[in-house]
Amino acid sequence: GARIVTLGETMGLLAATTVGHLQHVPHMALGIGGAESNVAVALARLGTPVTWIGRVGADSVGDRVVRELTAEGIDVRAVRDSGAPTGLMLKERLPGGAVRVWYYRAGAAGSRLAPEDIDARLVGGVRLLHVTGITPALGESAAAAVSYAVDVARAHGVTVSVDVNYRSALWPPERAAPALRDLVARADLVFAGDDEAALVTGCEPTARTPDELAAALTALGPATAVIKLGAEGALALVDGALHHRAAVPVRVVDPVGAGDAFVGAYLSELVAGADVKQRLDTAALAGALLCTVPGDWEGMPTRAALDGWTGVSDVLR
Ligand code: KDG
Repeated sequence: GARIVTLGETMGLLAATTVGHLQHVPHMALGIGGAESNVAVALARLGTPVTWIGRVGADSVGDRVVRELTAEGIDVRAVRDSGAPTGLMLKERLPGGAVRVWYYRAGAAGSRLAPEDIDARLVGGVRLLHVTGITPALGESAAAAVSYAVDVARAHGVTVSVDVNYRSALWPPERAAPALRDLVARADLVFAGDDEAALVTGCEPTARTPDELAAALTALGPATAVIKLGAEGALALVDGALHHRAAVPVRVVDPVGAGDAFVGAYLSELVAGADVKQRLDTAALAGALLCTVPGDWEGMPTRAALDGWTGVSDVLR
């Protein structure tokens, strides 16, 4: 069928409810976040069947993760690990509008994801596997789980999608670059920011245009490279043909998760058989709308919201 499977770490997310440095902020709101489950939310809201595989602690935050993702209509395959807590992430809203993130996830349950947690029959039977460059950064076990899932997918002719998602707080560029390059080389479809594409292909970020970076990514193996440029839009290089797409201008409240909304919407259209223009149109709109709501995934649009979008609304800048 058209099912997509993804895997990764989802954490408890404590977000400051007011602007200011955390040394002064009195209240934090509890939610959840994780790049791959954010993508899963986007897929589920757009009507694409999706399974998320991950590990959480045998704790209340783990219960929260399972409950939220299940409530979104995602098929949740969560291993409950009594040997480690669910990871946490704090979100600080700096004066001036920037968002800063602090991780409390080293050694957490998500990093203990292992190859034996991956149901090979499930992964081998779906339309597409989506993974990100965050999971291999979490530790040897999580890296092995990603690698195993990719091997199973490839052996069964399942499309492999990779979002580079370089997180500098998790590993330095000299360790990340070769690992991410190996992962990209085994993908059919790769998503990256321009800085991430430069990291993976080993060139100076300013040395190449986004078009050239996309070509350099496909030279590593994938037939498709999609470069996400935030407010500058996006481009896709698909089987040698370039497609550009402008961003949808919105009033940005919280940009964290926009890339995941973009990826989820692109993949939803891909497995539905839409052409590249339609994939990019839906992805750009989903990414923009995500930014208009606080939270990493709460603002993901439903199919009905996209269909009802007129381009004229209070979320326009
Ligand atoms: O893309 C957004 C994610 O980065 C966020 O939800 C949390 O998975 C996360 C991470 O590792 O930063």
